[in-house]
Amino acid sequence: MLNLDFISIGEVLIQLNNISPGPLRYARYFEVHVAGAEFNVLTALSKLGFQVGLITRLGNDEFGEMVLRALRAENIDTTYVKIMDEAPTGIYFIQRHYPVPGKSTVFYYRHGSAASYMNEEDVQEDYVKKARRVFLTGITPALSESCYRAVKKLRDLAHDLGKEVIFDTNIRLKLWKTAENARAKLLPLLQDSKIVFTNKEDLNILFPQTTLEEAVSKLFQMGSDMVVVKLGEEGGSVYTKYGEAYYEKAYRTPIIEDVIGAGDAFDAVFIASLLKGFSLREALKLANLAGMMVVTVRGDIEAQPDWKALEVLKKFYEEKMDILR
Ligand code: KDG
Repeated sequence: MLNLDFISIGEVLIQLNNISPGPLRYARYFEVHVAGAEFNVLTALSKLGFQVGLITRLGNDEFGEMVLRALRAENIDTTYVKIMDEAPTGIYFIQRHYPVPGKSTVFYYRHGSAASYMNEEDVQEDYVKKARRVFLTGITPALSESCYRAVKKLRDLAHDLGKEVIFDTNIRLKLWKTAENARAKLLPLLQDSKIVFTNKEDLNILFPQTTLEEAVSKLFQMGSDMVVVKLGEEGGSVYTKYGEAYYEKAYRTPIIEDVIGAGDAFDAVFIASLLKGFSLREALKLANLAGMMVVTVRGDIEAQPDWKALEVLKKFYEEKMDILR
């Protein structure tokens, strides 16, 4: 019988990443990658030895075929991947280092994509029963009303079946259109998530006019045990409902190719580290290392570390030991 450590629901997209830095109006060559927040997290977890599965839909097209191959290559269960004729696989473009050096901007061409047609039918109780934990993000419920209902069903089933829900708020205002819309839809979904990953911007949207500490304690009141606040190039903080709070600063890298996807590797490595029994501080450190790795390349999954790479990195950055020599 199939047993999965994590399942998720989300859109896997074709990422067209401009090879040159600068505005896309001058782009000539794009590099093709497969990406999408939930897919990225599952891929990172798979590299760390976990069994994972994704609920999604793909178009019956060449890009759908490419995504399917990526899912198989990364050892992600495809039992609930549906191929549909009526809509295409979604794509998006990445503009790098413009207007802000070191930052990237995404441009979506995903409206009406196959994944945006997911609905409650895509979420089957038997799949949730096979999973230990459910990983959700704020992206999928923003794709369409039916996707929102699908995520809600997965969340509700997970809670009813006693499975842990881990939620990354991942608010994409380009998809939600307004902060009010994001807040109204996400707050009920977030209720009782065991771990919430978020950032300062998302907390401002979810709990306007509150301090970070107040926003975090509101998440505890909503049933969370742990809140992880990702601070990008500043690192990350973790807060627990028992009053523990730790901050770890980010690691510096001489290469920043594309920062998109770093947060997903951060989530996966943090979760995996806790499951391995590491301390909260250690989990934060390893998650920061993973995020740092991902920014060194274009593409979201290619540089995600396995345990071996994390060990090498840790030795190099913390113990100043070049073990490659
Ligand atoms: O976290 C990285 C994702 O944002 C990126 O891969 C694209 O899934 C994506 C999205 O919806 O923004």
